[in-house]
Amino acid sequence: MVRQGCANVKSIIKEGIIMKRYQSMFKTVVGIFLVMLSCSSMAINFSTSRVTANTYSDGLARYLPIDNAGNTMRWVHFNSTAMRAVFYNAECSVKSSDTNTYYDINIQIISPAGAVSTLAPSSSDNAFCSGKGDNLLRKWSSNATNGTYKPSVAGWHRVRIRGQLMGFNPGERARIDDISLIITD
Ligand SMILES: [Ca+2]
Ligand SMILES: [Ca+2]
Repeated sequence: MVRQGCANVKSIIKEGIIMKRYQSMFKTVVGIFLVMLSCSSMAINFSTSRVTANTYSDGLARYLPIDNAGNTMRWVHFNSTAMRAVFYNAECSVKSSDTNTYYDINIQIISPAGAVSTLAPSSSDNAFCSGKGDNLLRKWSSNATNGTYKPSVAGWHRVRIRGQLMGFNPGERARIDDISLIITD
């Protein structure tokens, strides 16, 4: 009985030590995270949004409206050549008669000299959203594609979003709505 009691005490002490170690580790990790957050202090340079839907019924590449006024390109000023993060989000749906039709998005930044950069991974044939082959323009979802851009010079740049319905067949559609585009400083 006494031995069992001692064993229990030892077990409790051991568990207590382990718990303290975990608590200590947890506090350390949280501390590091908070320091990282305070050091990073991400500032927003540019943001825009649009809450009006557009439906596309062809396979043409086009520049998408990125604000409620319908502008397809906006100016953004970079006051240094630091790396920027670019976030594009939109609600998307594709109506398709097959299962290999998708909407492709390219995020593009144009330098003051006119050089066009398409940010990876949007520079690939990324499927922003895909049709289900049921010929319905439903099943909306809010999706995102993001990238980074390092300006070669400071100054006024332009940003735009190019979209294209890939694998298009007559009668297929894509619908883009509720977008946001954000660029860090
Ligand atoms: Ca793309
Ligand atoms: Ca198709």
